[in-house]
Amino acid sequence: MHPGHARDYDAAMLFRQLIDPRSSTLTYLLADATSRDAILIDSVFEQFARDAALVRELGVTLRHTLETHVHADHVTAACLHRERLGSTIVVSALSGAEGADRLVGEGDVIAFGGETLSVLATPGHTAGCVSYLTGDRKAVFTGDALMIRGAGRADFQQGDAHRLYRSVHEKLFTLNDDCLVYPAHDYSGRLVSSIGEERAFNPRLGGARSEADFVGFMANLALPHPKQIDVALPANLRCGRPADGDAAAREPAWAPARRSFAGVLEVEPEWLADHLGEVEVLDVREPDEWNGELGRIPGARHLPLGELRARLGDLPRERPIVAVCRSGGRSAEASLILEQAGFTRAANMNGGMLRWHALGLPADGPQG
Ligand SMILES: N[C@@H](CCC(=O)N[C@@H](CS)C(=O)NCC(=O)O)C(=O)O
Ligand SMILES: [Fe+2]
Repeated sequence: MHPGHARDYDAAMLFRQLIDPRSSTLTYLLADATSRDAILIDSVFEQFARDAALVRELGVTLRHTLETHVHADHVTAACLHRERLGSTIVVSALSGAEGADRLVGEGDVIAFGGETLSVLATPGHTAGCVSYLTGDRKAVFTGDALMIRGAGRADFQQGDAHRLYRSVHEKLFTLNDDCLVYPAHDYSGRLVSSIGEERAFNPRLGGARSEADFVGFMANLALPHPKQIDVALPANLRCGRPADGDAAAREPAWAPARRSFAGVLEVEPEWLADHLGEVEVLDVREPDEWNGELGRIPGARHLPLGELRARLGDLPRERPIVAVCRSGGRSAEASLILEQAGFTRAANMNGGMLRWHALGLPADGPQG
């Protein structure tokens, strides 16, 4: 068993922990490995494409997005996931957020396939904070109530250090010692803890800390307000519904392209075949392949990957560029190089010439 993964031992649950580096937010994808029903806890707007790609590539169906609370430091992607993937939005009834599909509170159970999470009300960081406990009670997603060797601040959003102390001591610290703790943030690179560890070593809430000790500690934190609070709070009170378009999620206007979990913008060969007149096809294979048995896409320009960086100036800026190679790997790299060089309309053709032929699309050269 991998120590960081609660349920790998029985392979019943798929589990992925994801990080948004800008806000230090930890997002969790959980799925029933048999039915492939999935949920996402505390998604981040800017990471929508990443997480949607992971859902697609793992072949799971996103049923619900869950929030542990109305976040002050990043905007949720809940609304985008609902729009694009058909998931329902689950938030705490006490969160004050509007537009959710399901409002939950203490004792409610959220099912996905044969797996469940139960809701623990853990207010204090905000009045509506909840934690989610797995059905086997081996992992708990604590949001910003209990953090690793820390605790959520209590100085805004109806924060109340007294309530937070009681939430942690009466709800979370009564779970089993070996129950894993997965928070919504960590600012020091820590990813997982356990109830036993936090009970022993949490400097704010563990050991012999009393409620008065905790309240005194929290009153003197003097943290600056989160950088994104003015944007995040109003947006999260709408479950992340974008006020003005959804740049992070929108497909580029020039093609039905989508970004893979690896970060590569991709178009399908069928689309390319229908739009050859509108885009520059850039074949990045070696000369012997360009002249070889797979042939080439009609009208393609040849520029081997190894020469691409030096010859970016030869490429047109007024047309979108779609990179192509044998199987789609080198051309993925080429499309990333183009994007980094400021080509705003550059993508990879998924599957390369191998897929082009498998689909029976027309090629010039020996095969043509
Ligand atoms: N510097 C961070 C502030 C982070 C922050 O305030 N985080 C909240 C969670 S929303 C917290 O409770 N932090 C507790 C702590 O950092 O000890 C930012 O700009 O986003
Ligand atoms: Fe928070």
